[in-house]
Amino acid sequence: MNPDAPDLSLPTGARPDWTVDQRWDLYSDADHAVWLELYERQAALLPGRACDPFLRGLEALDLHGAGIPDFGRINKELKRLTGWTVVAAPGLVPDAVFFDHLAHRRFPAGRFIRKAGELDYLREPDVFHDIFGHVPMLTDPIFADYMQAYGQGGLRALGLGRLHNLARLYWYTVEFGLLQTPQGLRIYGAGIVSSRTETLFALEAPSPHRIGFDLERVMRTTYRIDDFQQTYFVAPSLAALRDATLEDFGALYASLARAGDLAVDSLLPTDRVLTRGTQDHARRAGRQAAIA
Ligand code: HBI
Ligand code: FE
Repeated sequence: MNPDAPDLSLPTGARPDWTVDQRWDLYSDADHAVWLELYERQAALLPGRACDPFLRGLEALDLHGAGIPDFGRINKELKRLTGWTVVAAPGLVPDAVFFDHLAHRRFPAGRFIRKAGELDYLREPDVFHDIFGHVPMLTDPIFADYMQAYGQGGLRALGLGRLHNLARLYWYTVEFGLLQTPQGLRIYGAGIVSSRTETLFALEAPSPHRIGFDLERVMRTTYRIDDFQQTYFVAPSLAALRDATLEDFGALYASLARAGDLAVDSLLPTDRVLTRGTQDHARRAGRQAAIA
């Protein structure tokens, strides 16, 4: 999720690393009912649309259970599979804190859940977005490596003033990434896989561009935080994503300094275009792309 400059003061009750206790005992029946409704909706939609590593992760962690999962229960299996653990966060945490957690294979997850009346709207990551959206992919060893390498890269990027480029990489992969598979396009991005409407839009709508993943191209491309994406980047494999983080980011940053930012709906002659989108959705929405 893209924070709008989160409040940087440590919330009361949070530890210095911005973690809090999940307090699973404090969830109400209504909270658990919201989880179950969201889960049932997505679980019915995702076979044939989410990538196999995601579906395998969902099974391995048995997130269906009886409602909002207890992070302690998830962590036993997650840690055994890839060394990752989920830590409860009070909400968005400062970038440096976020990256440090990722660099140490800890995923900060919101502990609140959205209300029944706002199932399709999310102002900041709740426990469904984070646990259902992000955590199943962390059971895949290659993606688990990618997320840790991303955190390490983020800490370096902060020091070089390149955070906005790394945030775009996160946005267009971890949040809104698509994967090329022999069976066709599949979803791995948490922001898509946890959204009923965007699950269909990202794969089937003629409106968005779908472009082959390229690290520098992604880092140059702005994104919108208030509506469906106008461009989705398609990774040829999770290994290709992981290998991209092994590149020399110094040379990349030098090249980014020379090349300008790209509009959210741009197309370049060098792009591997899988879908040249009509951009009808964005035009109908009439909103200009929020630049980020
Ligand atoms: N904090 N809890 C939490 N979750 C996020 O997804 C998150 C964050 N802080 C920063 C952040 N994301 C962004 O800067 C990333 O997109 C890079
Ligand atoms: Fe997210």
